[in-house]
Amino acid sequence: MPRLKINLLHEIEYLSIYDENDNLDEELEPKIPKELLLKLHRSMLLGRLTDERMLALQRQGRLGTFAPIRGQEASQIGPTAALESDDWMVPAFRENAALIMRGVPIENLLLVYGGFYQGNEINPNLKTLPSSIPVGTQILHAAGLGYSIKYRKQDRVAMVFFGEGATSEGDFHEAMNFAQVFKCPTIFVCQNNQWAISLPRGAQTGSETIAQKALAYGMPGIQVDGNDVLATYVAAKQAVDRARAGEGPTLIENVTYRMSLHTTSDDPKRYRSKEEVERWEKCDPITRMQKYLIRKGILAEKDFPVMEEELKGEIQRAVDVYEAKSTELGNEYLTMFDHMYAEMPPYLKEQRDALASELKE
Ligand SMILES: Cc1ncc(C[n+]2csc(CCOP(=O)(O)OP(=O)(O)O)c2C)c(N)n1
Repeated sequence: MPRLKINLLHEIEYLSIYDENDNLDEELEPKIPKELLLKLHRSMLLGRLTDERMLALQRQGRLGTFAPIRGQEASQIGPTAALESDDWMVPAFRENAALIMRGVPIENLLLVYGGFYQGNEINPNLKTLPSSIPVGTQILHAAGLGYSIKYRKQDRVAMVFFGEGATSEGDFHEAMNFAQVFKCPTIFVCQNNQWAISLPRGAQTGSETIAQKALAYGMPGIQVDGNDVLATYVAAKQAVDRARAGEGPTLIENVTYRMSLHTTSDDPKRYRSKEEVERWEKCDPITRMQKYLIRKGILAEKDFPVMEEELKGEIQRAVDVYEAKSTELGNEYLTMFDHMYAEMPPYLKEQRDALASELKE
């Protein structure tokens, strides 16, 4: 009896359309309308500028810990643009640009990272879940949302974001298995940004790609140049169309790089080289998109500073709302003591009183 080769249902492709050296694959180039190209660019830029402002606020003590997105704009904006407003979007904790694109007000994000739960009260019409700080739990929520969409025969999909580190959690595997077995309209988007805090991608898994993990569950998987917004949009649109047509889930691996800190409490210089960061800076997704827009004659170099100023104005308005609201909600910090015990133990009462008098000052 000879040893036989098992033919798997799917193969893993890698998709890149427009690279960092201005090479455009014209056969693969999608026909994206000008308005959408401008929206993709604007959303990436707004995400980047919000990130920069948040980092400055955090360093000034005006915001708490948060996870910067710098470098991952294309990896999250392309997929988000492939969703309709009625679809579900399920973020991890590094999707601020995508949340803004979904319509979550910037001041909401500031409130969340300023320590106010009110920021997570997202308008239900936005069909967007709040950020998930526990790594990977949101992947199960998205599988469940996909199941409910199918059960209710709705014309919707659910898209979930997570990092490559989250693929080492059981939650990822359970969600993938469940979604494929029940053919849920769920799109799994892994933002492989090369690092899970200080753990490099190579030490995270024995698999050559994250995308190939899809094969074990019998679902299609694709690896995408995550800093090429044309490619991240095209791959996600295909997966969304498949899911909407009742063909089930897809796993997308967007290969990108976390150019900034893991969170504001991290110092990446302690575990990765300057050369590595510089190499990835040459692949900046926003620079790339701007080159594409110039090449297409849609925008000119002189337009970008004007846009930046306009977006910074938008961010400033959100910062003003946040600062007014956080002053108004100031004493709400005390609610963190409220729901743990029926009768507050003396040591907690002491801490509560200390915080109350600090807030008063
Ligand atoms: C269940 C759980 N375990 C551990 C942590 C601590 N933690 C926060 S982020 C992180 C790494 C996540 O890496 P990855 O999934 O690749 O996402 P990235 O931070 O790179 O976006 C860890 C271990 C957590 N928040 N939740």
